[in-house]
Amino acid sequence: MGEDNRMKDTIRVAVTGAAGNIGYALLWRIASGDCFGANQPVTLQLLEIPSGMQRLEGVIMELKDSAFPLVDGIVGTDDPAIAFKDTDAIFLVGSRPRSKDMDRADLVAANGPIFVGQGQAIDAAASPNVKVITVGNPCNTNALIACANAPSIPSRQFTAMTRLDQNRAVGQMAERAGIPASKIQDVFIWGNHSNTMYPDPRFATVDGQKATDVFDLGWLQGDFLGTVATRGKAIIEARGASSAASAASAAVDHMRDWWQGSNGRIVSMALPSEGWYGVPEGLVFSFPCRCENGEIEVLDNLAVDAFAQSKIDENIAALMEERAAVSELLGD
Ligand code: NAX
Repeated sequence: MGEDNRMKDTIRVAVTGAAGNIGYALLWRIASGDCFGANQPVTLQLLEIPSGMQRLEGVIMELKDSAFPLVDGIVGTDDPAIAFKDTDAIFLVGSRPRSKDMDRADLVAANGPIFVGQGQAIDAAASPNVKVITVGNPCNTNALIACANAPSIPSRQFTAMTRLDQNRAVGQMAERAGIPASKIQDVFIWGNHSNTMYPDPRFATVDGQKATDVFDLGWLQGDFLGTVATRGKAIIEARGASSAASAASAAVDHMRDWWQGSNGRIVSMALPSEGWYGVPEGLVFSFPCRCENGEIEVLDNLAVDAFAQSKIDENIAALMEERAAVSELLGD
């Protein structure tokens, strides 16, 4: 038997908000091996708030009833110190959803403190090599807060999810061209997971052709951009509930590529800026990335045209504003 087929040592994977909608789709994908590989056993460490613990018990019962061969153990808890203990990968999904009367500033204020406590618990309990993806909104700024409160963990290990936006962009291009999503490559997202983000088509290919040759600029900078940026709202209107299965799928794509490599493809990941493209240091910003050997490489030398620059600037301004609103949670 080749080395690739041998079972690896079990890893510990934490999911917060595990009894929520995204959790319900995400846990089954992790447990089946879609994220960490078919020969990678996992112990699932699931965090909820006390009022979610009964629902979490039900979710754990169903996970047990699914009898996944790769699941070595399941822990359900409302204590972050237990949930994050020795974890190799963490999905920060749990947070307070936005209610009708809340604007983005209210959402930032309501959720920020959660990520102070979770950052501190990660710092104290997780493996020093832990890979963290933040899904709970506002995910860029929540990742920033968690990172700032986990000083012993290198900041590159804290990311936020813009892969759903990338996948939405792929879906729109595939539909417009009338080809499968698998034939669209290298479209990626700049900035914030909010309606300011920019799906950049300039390096994308559509069945091997340049996307900018296949689609007209009016569509790329108009309906395409607008549809991707407001897709979350459209899903809520159509489904009566926010994106859950697609969000879980994107979280799996993000972590899988980070863990197993992106095979040379460009993928979108938001991570603390090291000054790339003039983005102020520390802002958690989505960049074009490649992943190899468990590391994220930011592609820091792509050409930026005037339109892309204006979008990057718009996202910097939005994220600076979010950062200013939570400055007292960043410990500086
Ligand atoms: P749900 O409200 O269904 O589930 C959230 C769960 O988190 C609940 O069970 C709740 O009890 C739990 N929770 C709340 N505070 C917690 C804490 N401090 N510790 C642990 N658990 C906690 O929301 P769901 O639809 O699952 O969405 C989860 C988050 O993902 C939301 O913030 C949502 O806005 C965000 N999203 C992010 C997306 C992205 O692309 N980055 C897209 C999808 C989604 O909108």
